[in-house]
Amino acid sequence: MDRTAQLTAHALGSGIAYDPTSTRAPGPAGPGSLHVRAARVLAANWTGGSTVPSRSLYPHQWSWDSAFIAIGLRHLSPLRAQTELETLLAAQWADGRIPHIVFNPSVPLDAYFPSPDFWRSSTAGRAVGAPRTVQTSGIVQPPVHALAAWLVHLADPGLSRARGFLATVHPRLAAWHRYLLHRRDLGGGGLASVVHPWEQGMDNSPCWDAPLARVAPAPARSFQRADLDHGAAEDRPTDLDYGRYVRLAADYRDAGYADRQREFAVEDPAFNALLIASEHALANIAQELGAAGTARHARAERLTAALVERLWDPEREIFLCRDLHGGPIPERGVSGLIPLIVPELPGEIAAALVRTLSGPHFGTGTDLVPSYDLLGAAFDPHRYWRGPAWANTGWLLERGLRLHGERERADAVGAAVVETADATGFAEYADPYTGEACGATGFSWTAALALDLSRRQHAAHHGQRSHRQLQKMDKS
Ligand code: 9WN
Repeated sequence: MDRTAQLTAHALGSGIAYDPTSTRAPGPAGPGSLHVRAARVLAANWTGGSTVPSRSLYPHQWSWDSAFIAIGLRHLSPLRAQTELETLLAAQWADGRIPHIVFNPSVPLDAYFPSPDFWRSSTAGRAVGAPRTVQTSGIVQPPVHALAAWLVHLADPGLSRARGFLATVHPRLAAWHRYLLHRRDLGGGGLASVVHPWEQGMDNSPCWDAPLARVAPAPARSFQRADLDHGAAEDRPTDLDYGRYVRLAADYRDAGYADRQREFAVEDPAFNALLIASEHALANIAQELGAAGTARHARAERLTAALVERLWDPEREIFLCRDLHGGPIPERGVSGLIPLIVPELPGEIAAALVRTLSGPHFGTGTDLVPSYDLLGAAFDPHRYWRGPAWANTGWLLERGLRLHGERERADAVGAAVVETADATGFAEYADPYTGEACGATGFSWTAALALDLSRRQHAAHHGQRSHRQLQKMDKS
């Protein structure tokens, strides 16, 4: 860790945000900097072993949030970043699934819905190996974890080796990928399926409207939403959406969380692109531990071929979701651009994605990337995943653009994430045209990923590391 990171790591524990005695010009951790503000959010949301996405709206540990949070936290405290992932992985089920929520038993049941008494993981999930002592949900979220573990390791390899971090997480990450590749290949074409919109993480994306329309909603009186106590109703999913989320989750639970054909089963491009990126990361982790990574790289290449074959739409120049009961879903969601993070993506497909990103469906003129087609009938600039820009998708696109040699575009997308995050108090999401804050503020992954992007921008501009070195560090 460099001096800046040490100071801020110290600040995380002590409440001191920067070193007032320093004679250095204010760097990324100088007084009043984004670095310090982001560190404060992450310190406030830290619970001792992990970080809540938001103190008010999401008071437990979420799976893909923790992966994104660890990627930012590595600049402040590599130890906390490692702990974040270890805590999540400690709640893994014996069948390999990493649950999308790990519940904090000291938080009251009515603080978040659906609560542990809805999921009943330790009883309903017993046959498929849910843990007995910790309460979790029974569904999953996108597999960002191996990628996060590798980036966390690279931030402080000495600490990582001393603690045996990779040796601890590797078998768990390998079991997680096995679960997705074997139990979740419901379409039989080599890709993992999601069985609930919450699993893909973009809960009310218009991409789910058609497959969800078949689902009979649970009656409104049978559950009590908690999210509307903290968020504006017009920025959140509707009651009808929630009725269907509840129905799908309850049916899965009542089937003992067993994976077989389900009413809602979709192959999603972002979920599978993250699996591919994480397969490559897992290969790197295996190599670092002295094992061969070749088979995993080869598997990632086979997955890439399946992704292109099953989900690429050459006319629309975007990846589509595939409804296992209805075929390709003709909606343009940001998920269809995320495969830019896949290293072996054919060059002509990467070029087409860059065109789509800049064209009328996603080009806002602000460099904020909307979560859904600007020209789509369902576009809404404030409603959650139906239009607003999110920091995690911006971070992934920045990485994908850089990977495919689009450095200027990557810089612009990254800068828009950082500026919007800082200007909105690290809002959960933002209007993609105006940057206006939506949802919760003090949102952990917005702080963590803005911090990661700004650290890398700062390092590149101040010559601490050349662009080439940074690229190498994060690509490897
Ligand atoms: C349901 C925690 C999570 C994110 C998701 C986001 C939102 C939950 C909710 O919050 O989903 O999992 O209650 O709306 O859509 O991506 O992981 O931040």
